[in-house]
Amino acid sequence: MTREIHVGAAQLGPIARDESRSEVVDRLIALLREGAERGCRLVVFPELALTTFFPRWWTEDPAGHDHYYEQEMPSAATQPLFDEARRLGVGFCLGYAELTPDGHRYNTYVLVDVDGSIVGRYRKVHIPGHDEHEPWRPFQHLERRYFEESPDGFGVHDAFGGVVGMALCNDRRWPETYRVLGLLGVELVLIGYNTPLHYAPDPDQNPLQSFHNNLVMASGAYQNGTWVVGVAKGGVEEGVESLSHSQIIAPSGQVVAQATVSGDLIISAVCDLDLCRHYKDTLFNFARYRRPEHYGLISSTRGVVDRAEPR
Ligand code: CDT
Repeated sequence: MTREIHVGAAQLGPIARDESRSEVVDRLIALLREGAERGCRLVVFPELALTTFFPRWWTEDPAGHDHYYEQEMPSAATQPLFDEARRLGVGFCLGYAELTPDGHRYNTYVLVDVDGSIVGRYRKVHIPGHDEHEPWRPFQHLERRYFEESPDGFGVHDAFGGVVGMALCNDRRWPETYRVLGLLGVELVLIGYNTPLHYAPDPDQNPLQSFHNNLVMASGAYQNGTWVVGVAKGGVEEGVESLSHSQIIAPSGQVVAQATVSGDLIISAVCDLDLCRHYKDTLFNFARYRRPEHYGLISSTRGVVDRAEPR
């Protein structure tokens, strides 16, 4: 039996500040239907796919943005997406802001099976940006004010005939993300992102956003022998332009499908999960070639060590 899965990356254009959940869910359902027509079994939506990217605005009280968070999943507003997925027999992955019953705020991804049941959740590990108002910036990136770092870390799920992992936006820039998932045997990594083209701390990076986007996801795919699906919410949202260029990357590191324009659209590819073995069993045979005894620093320190300190 082949382990081929047709995956759709459902790129979104901007979501306006005053766009209602039901208007957004209608857009998601339209993309889900387009994915189903193409034969997709899994449709992947971006990070924070139900709302505008609200961390671009400061509120004195961190609870000031709570109306952008979901307190349950599915909710009355998102249930139609779950119902339509089950009717179509298409699974999906959806990014949203999560407010837990005990008051924690996370940037979350949920993976839903073809029968509408929840397979698993992932809460963003690497939270970028800042937590205080920085008026010198043309717009804020206050993820560190509005989201806590995941207490759970990375995990994989046996789903869609393979081993599926999730990550969100800034996570994709860190090799540790892919390697931890790789050590769990991941074969398909789903990554949603909102990446403003303007990076205020170092605008020299602005023209390199697309290059860096592919650089990190392609190397993560190749070095761990896994498919990677990167899905954007891009275009000009409330005056801020974000990267589109959604892409599906094979375990070879090659891009097999890529969005060439912004806006709501689906790109898709038939992903042969058995291709992962070509890399996992050869160059990146972890059990044979890795030297974890020399990698201790990776998990024992957060920043660069002081080499003058005795260790
Ligand atoms: N959403 C998200 O994580 N965006 C970051 C922006 C750069 S940090 C201000 C990213 O890594 O794409």
